[in-house]
Amino acid sequence: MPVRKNILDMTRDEVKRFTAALNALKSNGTYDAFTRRHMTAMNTATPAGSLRNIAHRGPAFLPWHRASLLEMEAALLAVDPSLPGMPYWRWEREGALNGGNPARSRVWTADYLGSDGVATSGNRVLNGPFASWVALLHQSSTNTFVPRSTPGLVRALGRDPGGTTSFPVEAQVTDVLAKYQTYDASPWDATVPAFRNQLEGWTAGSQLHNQVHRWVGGDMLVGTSPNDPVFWLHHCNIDRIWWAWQSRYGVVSTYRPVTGGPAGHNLGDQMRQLITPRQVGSVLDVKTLGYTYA
Ligand code: CU1
Ligand code: CU1
Repeated sequence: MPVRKNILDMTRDEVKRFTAALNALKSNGTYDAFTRRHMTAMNTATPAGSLRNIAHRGPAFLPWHRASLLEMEAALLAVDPSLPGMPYWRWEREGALNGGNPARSRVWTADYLGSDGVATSGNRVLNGPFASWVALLHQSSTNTFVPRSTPGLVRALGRDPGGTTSFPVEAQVTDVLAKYQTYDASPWDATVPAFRNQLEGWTAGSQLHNQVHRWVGGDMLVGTSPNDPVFWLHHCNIDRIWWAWQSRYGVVSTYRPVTGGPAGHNLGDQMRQLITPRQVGSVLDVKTLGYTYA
């Protein structure tokens, strides 16, 4: 049974095997298919013409990413069954752990996920386990994916002009967990003051999930953000926070909408752009999905 640990609590050997498994999936094409499905999900508005898509800006944001994480975790464990499980990156503690500068985290070293990008090299990450990775670019005019011409992921920690210098702190996570006891509410979009939207980060305030994407910058800013493996560790932490909320307020009974919401977001709706389409209601209980958070 997968045990999802804080990456900073993993042994050096576990981290090494985790990044090696990611490299195996990158080499055989499995990894890039996850990036393509994420981008395509982002481009599948529901209903058509809406800003909401089948995986973001709506109630299925948390279930869809939980399902995608399950599939990535299964792929990693198929490569290396001795891995503990998908690690999470507890970003809300990184500021306090690093004198106010989360860019100083151990996560951003060659032994973990590689460093910040190098400004004089187009913010490409030149060290670490993914230094030779070629990111997939999405071309919207033709709706096709092409490999970027230069290898190396792109990051600009807290310094991307399209991103943000702000970074979440633990009190903001605690606050969202305590304050928002309703999972989601009509009109099921990026405006509602409910838990899903607060954690996703579309409203004023801490903007937790979105802020982390924007702070990492570079490849994490766009719909192909799974190009950077930090995506999975970030979303694993989001999933852990959702599970903490569910453990407090109700695992299955809290999900909204049961019916009457946008297609793909109701309790009984199918979620698409996964390897195996799944019902929203089938991913609510972590215990039945068979993983735990350490
Ligand atoms: Cu996403
Ligand atoms: Cu995300």
